[in-house]
Amino acid sequence: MNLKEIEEIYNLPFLELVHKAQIVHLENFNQNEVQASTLINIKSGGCVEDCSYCSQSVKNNSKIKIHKLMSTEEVYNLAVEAQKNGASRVCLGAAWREIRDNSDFDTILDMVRSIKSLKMEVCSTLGFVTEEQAMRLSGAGLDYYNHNIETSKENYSNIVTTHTFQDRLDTLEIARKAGMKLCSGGIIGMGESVEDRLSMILSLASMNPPPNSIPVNALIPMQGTPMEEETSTTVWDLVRTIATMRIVIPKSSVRLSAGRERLSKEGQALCFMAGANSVFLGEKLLTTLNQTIAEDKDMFEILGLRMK
Ligand code: SAM
Ligand code: DTB
Ligand code: SF4
Repeated sequence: MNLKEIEEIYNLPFLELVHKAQIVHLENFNQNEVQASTLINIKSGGCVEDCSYCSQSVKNNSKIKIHKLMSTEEVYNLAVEAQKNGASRVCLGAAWREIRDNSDFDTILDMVRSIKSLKMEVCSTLGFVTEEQAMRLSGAGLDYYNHNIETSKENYSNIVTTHTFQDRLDTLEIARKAGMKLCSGGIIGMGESVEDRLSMILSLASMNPPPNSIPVNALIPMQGTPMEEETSTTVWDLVRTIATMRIVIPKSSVRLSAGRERLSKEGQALCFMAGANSVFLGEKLLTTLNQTIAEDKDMFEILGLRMK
């Protein structure tokens, strides 16, 4: 697959694109099933990186609740609650540049083991990892490592200057080698061009194999960040991006991630028709609100969607 071919898919007439994506979706998945993960921001704010979309960077002036690492007990209780609501996976997020070998890391290994005891899957997104740290996470039972490529390699330095696109790819390879499944995707609506979106899709599709799980985040313009006034994305861009991913990367889960709370049920239904088959479930993402569980239950019932 090359950029030109992906471009032709992305630019198909809208209904034809969604139809093609649906055919591919049906060949690979049950269209009535969605997988639900719950997010827990186990360590909030104070990150030294300068990602310009992120409310948790010290370089930005977002008014968010900052807290140190939660306890295993708090995380376990949240996981139990999420399981009751239908989540099959817990994703632990920490606003860190990288993992350090200290007692916090030991606590995280504990959290992973305690969530595994509930027979749930566990994912974590903790920044950069060394090979040894990745082996320890994998050994504790961590199923997925999330590390998004965010945008195209060409656009990356416009969004983040404190690390590179290649750093992200290297971390993903470390996680893969340690035996974890990869979760990696990006954000749309940061002012990127369509070419940037296509290039990001090509980078994901070119990984060998592509990530098992691909989150598509619609930018939430956070107060206090350089992107607070960015409103360039529309539901149409989101659906086109999802449908193109579904066609180009047929076997991966595509997660309709951040930005869902601003979409109508009709908008979300279009995303599911285009091949999205996973969501974050729960009132909160990391520092922002998500759809409520009541709204989600209502939507799943309307659409006849079952949680896996
Ligand atoms: N520090 C780790 C890292 O950067 O990999 C993990 C935490 S980071 C907050 C997790 C992901 O959330 C980012 O990779 C990004 O894709 C997404 N994200 C953060 N802020 C966002 C925003 N304002 N809108 C949409 N997605 C966002
Ligand atoms: C991902 O791709 N999106 C999630 C998860 N992986 C960690 C995070 C979304 C964060 C949205 C902004 C916030 O709540 O701060
Ligand atoms: Fe936010 Fe992660 Fe970037 Fe830190 S590394 S500023 S937590 S996106």
